[in-house]
Amino acid sequence: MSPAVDLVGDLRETVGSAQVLTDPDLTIGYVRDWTGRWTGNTTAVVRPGSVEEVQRVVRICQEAGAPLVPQGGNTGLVGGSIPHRGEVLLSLRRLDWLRPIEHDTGSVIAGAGVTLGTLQAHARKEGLVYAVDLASRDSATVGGTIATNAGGAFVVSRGDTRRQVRGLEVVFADGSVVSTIETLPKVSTGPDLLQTMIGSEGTLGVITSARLHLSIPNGAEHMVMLIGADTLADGLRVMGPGLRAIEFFDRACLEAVMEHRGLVRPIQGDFPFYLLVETTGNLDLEESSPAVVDRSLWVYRESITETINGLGVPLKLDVALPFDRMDEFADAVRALDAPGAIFLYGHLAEGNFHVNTVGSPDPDRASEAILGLVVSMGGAIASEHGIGVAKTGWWRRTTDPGSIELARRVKEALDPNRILNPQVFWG
Ligand code: FAD
Ligand code: S2G
Ligand code: ZN
Repeated sequence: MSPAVDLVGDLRETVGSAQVLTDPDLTIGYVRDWTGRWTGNTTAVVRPGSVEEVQRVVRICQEAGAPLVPQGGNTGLVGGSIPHRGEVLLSLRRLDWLRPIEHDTGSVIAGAGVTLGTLQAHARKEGLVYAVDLASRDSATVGGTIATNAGGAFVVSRGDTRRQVRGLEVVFADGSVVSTIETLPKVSTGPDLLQTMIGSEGTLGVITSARLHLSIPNGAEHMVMLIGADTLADGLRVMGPGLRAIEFFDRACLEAVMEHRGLVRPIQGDFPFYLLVETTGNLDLEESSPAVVDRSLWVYRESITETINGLGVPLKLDVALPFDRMDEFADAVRALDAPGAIFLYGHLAEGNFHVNTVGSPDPDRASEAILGLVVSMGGAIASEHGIGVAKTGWWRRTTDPGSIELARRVKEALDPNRILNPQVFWG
């Protein structure tokens, strides 16, 4: 970065002094990740209130050669949302405006800083549904969920974030802005290059707003059940028509959540796994299957992340396994000599495990062992949380060279000076 530039002064002039934070007591919430595993440092936290201000901030950083990290709700779990080497932290939370719902196109335009919870309430008010739901809904933002292609519990019935994006407005590293927001419901006018932003984790452009699909509820009565299961394969057999969500968690999760939340045991019996199923159809359940029906059962699944965070700083590995390897993987990961408590939970219909360990004396070694196991079983090193800084090495080792080279050429074209979130993917 060229020392001559009074970067912070220029940023203050652009967004107003109140929207530029440098005091560590004020920036700590922006530079520490949600799990507490990473604490970074920043030259300044900058909070623009409009697309024009985002463009000016990016231009100033570009001219000063000052890297920046875009941030939404800072609920990301792979270390990609915080500045690790003094980067400017560009918070998009103030871009929190929402346009009226367009019933004719079945979509809504939202600023990048709108939280998922606010967007869901906006849709619900008019009898519609925004498909993506995460337990981080009160902080996770439109921009962050697009940048990580967030999944959540309803991917099996409504798709991931990618499936909801109908248009984007993006500020690029040179300060230019491109928008596909004002589009008709169906056009075919060349490649939709802004789709590249989905899952780009702040490394290719800054998402400032999005046009998002809204679904019409299917109207049927949703039933929520908790089912005891001896294997995950048992859960796969339950999947059928009318399925809205099928989540799993193991005995360790259930015991920890009951303890943490002071909840009663929700089902008679003790099982290696529990399936939390939301469905509108009749499940293909054997008569004898131990099951209990009650909407409030979601609390047992949604409390897992906060429960584990309460036990200590967790190592979290979001991975996916082929269906026919899931039980074998669960046994193998527990057999690893990675000490510390192990918790297994996730989204069954995508083979998506969230492997969490707490108390491991060597998290990096545990991470290597677990990701090595995933790859040896034909699995994927990330399923919905992205790569961040946690998995850059594994991303390079396990992604085919052609895709890496293509990603490098796109990065070179869009961010030649590597000022956008430089630690992610390429750090
Ligand atoms: P941040 O954490 O602020 O940023 C995430 C990444 O996106 C970073 O790389 C950042 O640089 C980039 N970014 C953020 N905003 C922008 C923007 N406007 N333009 C360009 N890049 C940007 N994730 C799931 O997929 N499924 C779940 O079920 C799920 N459950 C969760 C439950 C809890 C309790 C918690 C704490 C997290 C959970 N997450 C889940 C992870 C997290 O909520 C998601 O990754 C979410 O998409 C992050 O959104 P955010 O706004 O907090 O983004
Ligand atoms: C979930 C949340 C993050 C985690 O609960 O589905 O994506 O790993 C996760 O606890
Ligand atoms: Zn998840």
